Amino acid sequence: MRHAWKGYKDRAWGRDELKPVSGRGHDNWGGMGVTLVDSLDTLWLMGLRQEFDEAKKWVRDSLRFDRTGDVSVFETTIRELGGLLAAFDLSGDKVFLDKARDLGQRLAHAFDTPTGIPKGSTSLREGRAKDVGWTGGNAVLAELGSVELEFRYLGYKLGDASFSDKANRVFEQFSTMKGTQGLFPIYVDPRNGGLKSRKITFGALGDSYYEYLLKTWLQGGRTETRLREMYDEAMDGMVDLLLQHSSPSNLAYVADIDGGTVHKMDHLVCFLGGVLALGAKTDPRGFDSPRARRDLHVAEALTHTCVQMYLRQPTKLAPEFVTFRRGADMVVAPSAPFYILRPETAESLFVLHEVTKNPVYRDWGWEIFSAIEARCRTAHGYGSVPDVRKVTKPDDRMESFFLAETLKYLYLLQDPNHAVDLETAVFNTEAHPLRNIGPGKYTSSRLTTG
Ligand code: DMJ
Repeated sequence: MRHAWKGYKDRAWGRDELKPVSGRGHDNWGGMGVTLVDSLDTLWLMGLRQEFDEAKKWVRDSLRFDRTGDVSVFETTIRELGGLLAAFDLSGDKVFLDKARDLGQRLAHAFDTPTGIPKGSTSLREGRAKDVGWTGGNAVLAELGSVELEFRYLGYKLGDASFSDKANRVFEQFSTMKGTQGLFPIYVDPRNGGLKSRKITFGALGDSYYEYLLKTWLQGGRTETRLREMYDEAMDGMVDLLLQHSSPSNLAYVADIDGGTVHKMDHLVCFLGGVLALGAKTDPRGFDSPRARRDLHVAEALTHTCVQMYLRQPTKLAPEFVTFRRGADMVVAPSAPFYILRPETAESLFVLHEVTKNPVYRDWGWEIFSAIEARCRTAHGYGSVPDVRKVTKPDDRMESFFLAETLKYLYLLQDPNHAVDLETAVFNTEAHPLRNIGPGKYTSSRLTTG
């Protein structure tokens, strides 16, 4: 973290990202200091207070949203809004909440659709929401379903239910819609809630919808029982329809459905081990119930597969996705052999270690950390690796989630005295911890039954 942060500070201060090979900054997220804001709570949790204070000064004096044009509502919410809110939650400094209010107000227009399902893009400068061209104007499941934690927390902390009401409407809408055993396709029409694709996945474009069902329930003090039901129904559906085992190694993996079963698994799916473990630990039927035991078992098996995605490669780094064929489990696809510093396996290792205390998760985390150190380190930071099947020089890209998530989870995994308690806080999908808000006027009465 010190190395990546030094490169960012020296070469790209206040820019969205650092280019870790050439040592230049670039504003590929509209110019909001995304890496800086995404890193705040990592700095705090690692005890790097001087660095945190320097970053806070930049937020106070230089962070503005009135010059930024079109942005992704989802990416801006999970990285920027989530980063500001977690920095506020940990430090208590109101400067972060004030900035979060400004950003939240600019993003909130996206929710003004007939169903309350947010549009994908909005102009922060003008506060005008837009359809996204590449989705044909449809909302993306993972995007519409991964803004609730942030907007509910914001409403709660500001005492302004207009934010939390918008967030609650999304899952209220979904609670009335009919999916396939709790699973939904990746595209939904925000005008009428119509399902617009056949593809069901826990990977790209689907993933964090399922994560937020569980975590929104936890955030609200476990009273919105409908959310927990929707989550449990989806996990049953996943086990019934998507869970597979490879040959010859009998590795558990979660396939996609797109007409038929597609035997591939994105690295993105590797978040699911952590979510299943968290769901098992908090299961209203008890941690010892058959359902919780099943989910913990699947969590462990899936995370073992995700670790194999790393350990079986010559670089010990995982590709973007693997395919499975009978007799040849886990094949790196020629179209996506790259590792872009993604966090999902580290995330699941952290949660599984919290839940089980099994030291193997720390050992695996250390192996992944060591591979990143060996293969991704550059003069100014850490770069993506173009092909995990061979040892090459890293590319000139360092996504902000490397500092926000990958390094944070790998660090917390090894830190016996860390300050985040999964009983009292949830991590948003960009690894920003937010303390739970409990039941009240910022949660949904329509999702609270009994
Ligand atoms: C992050 O922005 C988040 O974890 C998101 O949920 C998925 N994609 C990246 C990390 O891979």
